[in-house]
Amino acid sequence: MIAPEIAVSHALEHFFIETPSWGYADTGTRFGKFHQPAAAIDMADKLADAGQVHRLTGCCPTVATHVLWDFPDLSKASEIVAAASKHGVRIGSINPNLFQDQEYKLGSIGNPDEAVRAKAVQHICDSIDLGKELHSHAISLWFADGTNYPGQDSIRARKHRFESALREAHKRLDPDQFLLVEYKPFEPAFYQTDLADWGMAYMMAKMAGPQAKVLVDTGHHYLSQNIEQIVAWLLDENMLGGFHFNDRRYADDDLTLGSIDPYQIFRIFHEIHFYAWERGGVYPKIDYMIDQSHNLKPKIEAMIQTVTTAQELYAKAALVDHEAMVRYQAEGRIIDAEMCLKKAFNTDVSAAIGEWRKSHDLPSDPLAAHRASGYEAAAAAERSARRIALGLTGGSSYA
Ligand code: AFD
Ligand code: MN
Ligand code: MN
Repeated sequence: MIAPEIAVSHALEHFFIETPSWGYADTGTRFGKFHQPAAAIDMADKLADAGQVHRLTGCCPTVATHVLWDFPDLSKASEIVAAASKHGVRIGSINPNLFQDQEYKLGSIGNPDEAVRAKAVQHICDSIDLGKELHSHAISLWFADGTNYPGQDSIRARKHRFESALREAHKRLDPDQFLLVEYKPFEPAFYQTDLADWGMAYMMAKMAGPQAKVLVDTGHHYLSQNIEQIVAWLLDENMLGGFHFNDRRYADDDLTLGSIDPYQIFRIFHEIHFYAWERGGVYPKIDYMIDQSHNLKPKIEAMIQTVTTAQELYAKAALVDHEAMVRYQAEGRIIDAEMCLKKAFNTDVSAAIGEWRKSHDLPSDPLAAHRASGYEAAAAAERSARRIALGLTGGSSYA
């Protein structure tokens, strides 16, 4: 067993987390938005905010984007790349918008109208082409598709529409690109969602082609579902593409990671470390991405909180004594095997993380450093004035 501070340092050295552009702009729930003066108005603001998070945490070099919100003019994508680079970040995953256009009322690639499906497939292909231009390899697909009433549409016909659409999209990929297929039990569809669980996403990814894997959004599971078991199966099948980090109390609440159940996130990370340990310390390529857009918490503070929470839980999970655990498992020593996890989870890794941050010239407390920087107040002042000049009543000019 290597020394904890070494294990923590090794773990954090390869643990990169992508922040979402939409996490910096005003969003809300279906019951309304609470505007924040410092919230990003446009993509330039979002990239500046993402740059602040990366500057203070050192582990967030890429930004997930939503095509229609972040690239209003696809011909100017190179300007977005330049703006990202100015703030020390790069464009990460490309998320098509397949849920907001009026035509998508009855679905996008699952829609009974072939013309609507064609429009959705074209948008996915355009997003893949944008990814090629921006050297972004992940095309992250979430579908709001589903039905609200029994009998509304054929569940199997919708499955077939998904199959052919994703096969078509897959053909468009460059060799270094891949599709991340996300699932969600419900919302906005309330009777059935076409990709409702990991099994459906797994099958759809497999049918699409070899460059498609499953994206596990930690907020997208029924109460009491064992997410780490899903992760272990996907790891074993080499089908775990990545995560959208958030937490939930009841449904897809988009709460900050670990705010409700940190031990669950630790167990998910344990399965990854254990899998790598069995392979001589070789970690699979996994895209760790945050998917939160806080209605109440200050945007950048919430993002830093999520990043540091993820680092802490990932570091703790790296401390599990796998050798001892496997020995106890073989001997049926349940409590001893369980205690291997609990001991790691209960280990205070703050000093080791502080050492890692110091070795990278990073602030020991990124949130405190952000608060002391005056960034939020300056952004609030500048953006409030700009909103007035732009005639925006609040929030962003899009998204
Ligand atoms: C919503 C959806 C899903 C998607 C995200 C970004 O539930 O998680 O990944 O928006 O588009 O949270
Ligand atoms: Mn998600
Ligand atoms: Mn979600």
